[in-house]
Amino acid sequence: MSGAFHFRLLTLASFCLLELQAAVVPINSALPNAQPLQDGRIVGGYQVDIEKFPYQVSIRLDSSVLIHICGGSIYAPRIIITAAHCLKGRYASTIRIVAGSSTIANSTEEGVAVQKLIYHSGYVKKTHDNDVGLVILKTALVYSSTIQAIPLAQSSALVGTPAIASGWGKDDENAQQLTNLLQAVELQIVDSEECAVQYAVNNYVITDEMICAAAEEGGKDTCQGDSGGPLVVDGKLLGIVSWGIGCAQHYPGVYVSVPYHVEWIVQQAAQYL
Ligand code: 4AZ
Repeated sequence: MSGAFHFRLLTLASFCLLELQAAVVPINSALPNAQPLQDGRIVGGYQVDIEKFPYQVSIRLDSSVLIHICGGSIYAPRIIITAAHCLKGRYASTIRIVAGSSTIANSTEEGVAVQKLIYHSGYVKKTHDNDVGLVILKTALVYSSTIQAIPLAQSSALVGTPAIASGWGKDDENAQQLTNLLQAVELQIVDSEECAVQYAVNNYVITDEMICAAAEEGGKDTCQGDSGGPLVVDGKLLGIVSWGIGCAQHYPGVYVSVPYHVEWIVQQAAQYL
């Protein structure tokens, strides 16, 4: 094993630990009714081509190689929407954006440089409140069959509405690595009151600016590494992958509500259009 590869693994491992502390409370192994571990990606998803998800980008940390840290969605040629927790504490000079690729394993990828990282002033790490941010690129993306913007959902979706999430995150909450090829999973919008009751047991509050999604049949969810990426309903960006307790276990995934934050996004983005 080469020194560079070792370094990369170590960096990735330490990052995952940070993300674990930031976004997940590792207590679900003690809970009853554990589901069998699912065989699939994202969790319980399937491999897809970037041409079907041309708004999906990979946010990378430039650390001699580019390491995938989060997903994001293209809003405009120079504007990526992601989660605040992907950006807080980082410098624009250390982040690059890779658009138009189905894989995160291409080591020759250079991505696009970043001018500015913007995250919501109301973001609170502990409660996951207002976990929304923007990455402003130095140069505009050139739209193509693999690179396209996605419109924002202006209104919320009813309980049970089908939604699709995508990303390169772990295919199991205990996985040691990300998935190299883009995955997608079909979920449904979960009743916020029910979601709130479930999370209240762990002293988490599901606010009006959060949306819960899960699969009725279980075994499907977003997971670490999917953060910041898209939850899409009817071809519009409805949610941003934010947090959850475990992945595809007993709790729905929690997403930032794009309709709730649409004014913030539009206002912050205006000068970079
Ligand atoms: C994370 O740590 C994360 N199951 C993302 C999504 C979910 C849990 C954790 C939802 O990035």
